[in-house]
Amino acid sequence: MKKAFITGITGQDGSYLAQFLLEKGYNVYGLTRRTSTQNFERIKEIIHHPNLELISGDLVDQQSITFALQDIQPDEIYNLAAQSFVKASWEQPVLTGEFTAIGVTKVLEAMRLACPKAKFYQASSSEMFGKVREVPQNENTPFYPRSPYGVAKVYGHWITVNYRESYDLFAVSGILFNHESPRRGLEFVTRKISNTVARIKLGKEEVIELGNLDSKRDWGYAKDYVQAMWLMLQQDKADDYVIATGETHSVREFLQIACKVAGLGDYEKYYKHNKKYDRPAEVDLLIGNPEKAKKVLHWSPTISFEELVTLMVEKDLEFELKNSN
Ligand code: NAP
Ligand code: G4F
Repeated sequence: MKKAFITGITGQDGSYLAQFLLEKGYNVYGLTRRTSTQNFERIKEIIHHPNLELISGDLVDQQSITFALQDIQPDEIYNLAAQSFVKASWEQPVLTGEFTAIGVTKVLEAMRLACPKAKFYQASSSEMFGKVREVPQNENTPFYPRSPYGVAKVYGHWITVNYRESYDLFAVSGILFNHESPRRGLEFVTRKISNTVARIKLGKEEVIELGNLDSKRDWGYAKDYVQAMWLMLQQDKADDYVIATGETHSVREFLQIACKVAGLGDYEKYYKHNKKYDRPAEVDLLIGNPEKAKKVLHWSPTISFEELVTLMVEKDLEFELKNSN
């Protein structure tokens, strides 16, 4: 049985990846940090799986990661943990650097010492392209990050490449464009829209307050994207890949479709601009070119943008109906 170690297992991607690997017959070990109230909501369906073990640790605590890897001796390591909310990275730039940048080196150092034959996946981001130098963006597009988060991810990307080249480790960087799901955190714009629109439909809210509606993102489905992570580690050669749909849509379009799906009609009746959601520096346009992943990994997205919005709104309508207060 193969063994996989996942940092960030309680997050959107970590929870889907753990499920995916358990279904493939892996033994899965998930790093979780100590919190005063448990946050296992996203892994509640798999928490009692006999092949899942949770390990206590934190990206800022080198020893917790090194000891975990010494004990487990995993075949595959997926480093998904990060301070992943772009807006918060201006409010907590130092913490973002510690978790999202230096945290990567800590996991790589632990692997180098404890299990150098393992395969390593780093969760890199299209935020690294920021003020884009090229449209669409591919593996060779130069980076121009626009937030402390984006800067930290550029560090994480290059330290992964550096460890691959310096120590001959199997270390890959997946440059993933935005990917969403009903498990997305409520602070990200897609889930904020799907959830608030559902609440408006059920009479729990009257308006939706948002920032910039004109930025454009290449939005895919998280379940498809965790499969791409796994595929990258099944190759003979470590390499970096862009994972994207190749389509871009504005936040406004997401809102328009979400209102239509919920049967609310014109979004302008509910939308209010609130400048507190605007960013000091914006990423205006992201659109990825996934040709390399399609050719080498035989990966492609399975659902369209409209299907993604529909799936998220319908799930939030169900969720808000169940939690009727
Ligand atoms: P997420 O839902 O925010 O999950 C982040 C995970 O990291 C959570 O499990 C969190 O634990 C954990 N974590 C944060 N700080 C930690 C620390 N100091 N020590 C240990 N664990 C820590 O993020 P996601 O959407 O699943 O994204 C997964 C990864 O992909 C992230 O690195 C993100 O930056 C990157 N990424 C995401 C996207 C996207 O569109 N989703 C695109 C490109 C790249 P708690 O539950 O305890 O907070
Ligand atoms: O949903 P967002 O917060 O995602 P963002 O900044 O694109 O980052 C996400 O994708 C990255 C990949 O490119 C990941 F690396 C990162 O971890 C994260 O998962 O914002 C999307 C857009 C932005 O342009 C933002 O200004 O939506 C705009 N927006 C408008 N109103 C809003 C809001 N974003 C949020 N979160 N909340 C709003 O009220």
